[in-house]
Amino acid sequence: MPGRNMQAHPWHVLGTGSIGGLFCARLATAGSAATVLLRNAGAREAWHAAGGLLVEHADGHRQQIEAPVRIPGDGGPLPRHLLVATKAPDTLAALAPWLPGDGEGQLVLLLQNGMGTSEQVRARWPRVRLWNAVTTAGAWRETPFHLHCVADGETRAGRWDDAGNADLDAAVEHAAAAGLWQCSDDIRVHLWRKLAINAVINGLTAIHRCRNGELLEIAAAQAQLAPLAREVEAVAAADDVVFDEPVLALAERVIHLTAANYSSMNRDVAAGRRTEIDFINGYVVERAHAHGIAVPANGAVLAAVHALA
Ligand code: KPL
Repeated sequence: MPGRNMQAHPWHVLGTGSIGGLFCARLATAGSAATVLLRNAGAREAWHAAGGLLVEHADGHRQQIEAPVRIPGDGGPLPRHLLVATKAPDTLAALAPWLPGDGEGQLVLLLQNGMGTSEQVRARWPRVRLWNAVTTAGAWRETPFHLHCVADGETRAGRWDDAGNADLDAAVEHAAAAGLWQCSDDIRVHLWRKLAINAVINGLTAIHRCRNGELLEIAAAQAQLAPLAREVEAVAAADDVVFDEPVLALAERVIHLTAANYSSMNRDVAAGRRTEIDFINGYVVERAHAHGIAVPANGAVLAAVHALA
C-alpha cells in the first residue's frame, strides 16, 4: 500500500521551482500529504492567492495541489523528511530555519543541479541523514505557481554517506515503491554524469548567449567542448568515477536532443539571477585543485560566467 506508507512518512518540500513543484505533484499523486515550506509570509499569501500549485502534464491532464504550507518560525514540529529542490547556492540558507540542531532525526534529500551542496550540508549538520537525487524530468514555470511538465524523465536517489539515522530511509524507500524514483547504490556516478553534461553545456550557452544547439555552430564555443569534456573526465576519474561513455559524446547527444532549448544558466543570466556556476564548473575546479589536476577550460568558463554576473 504505497499511499498508506507515504502518509506514514510525510515529506516537506523546500523550493517550489519547476522541479520542486513537479515533485510536490508526484508526492500528491502517490498519496503523500507533502507540506510546502515557503520563505516568508509574503510567499504564503501568494501561494494561497494562487489556490496552490497548478501542474499541467504532458498528456494534457491538469493537477491542482493545495498542499499545507509552513513558513520559518511558525512553531510547528521539525520536519523529518525534507526534499530540497532549491537552486544550489540557496541550499544552506533555505535549510537553516528547518534544521536548528545537528540534523539528528532528520533526513534531507537534495534534488538539485550541480554538486558541492552535499559536502556543505554534511559539514553544517553532522547527524543529518543525507540523500541525493538526480532527475532527467523536464518542467518549466509559466507563473510562480503554474508549471508545465514536458518530460517525465527518470529519477534516481541514493545515499550520500552513512551518517545519521538509517530508520529514516524508510521514507525514501516507500517513495521509490510509489514510483517517485529508483534507489541507486552509485548515486555519485549519476550526479557526476549530470554535472559533466552541465559543465560542458551550461556555462558556454551563458557566455555565448545561445541555445544549446548553437554550441555546435559557434566556432569559439565548439572549440571548447572537447577540452571541457576531457577535463571533467580526468577529475571524475581522480574521484573514482568512471563514465560508461566519453563525456564529449554524452554532452553532444544532449546538445542534439535539447538543441532548441536555452539552458538553465542561459536563462539565469538573461534574467539577471545568480547562476549555479560555482556548483558546476566551480565544483570541477575545486575537485581538480584537490587532486592537483590542471583544468584551464573549466577555469575559463567559471571566470567568464562570474564576469557576466
Ligand atoms: O540540464 C540542463 C540545464 O539547462 O540545466 C541541460 C541538460 C543542459 C538542458 O538545457
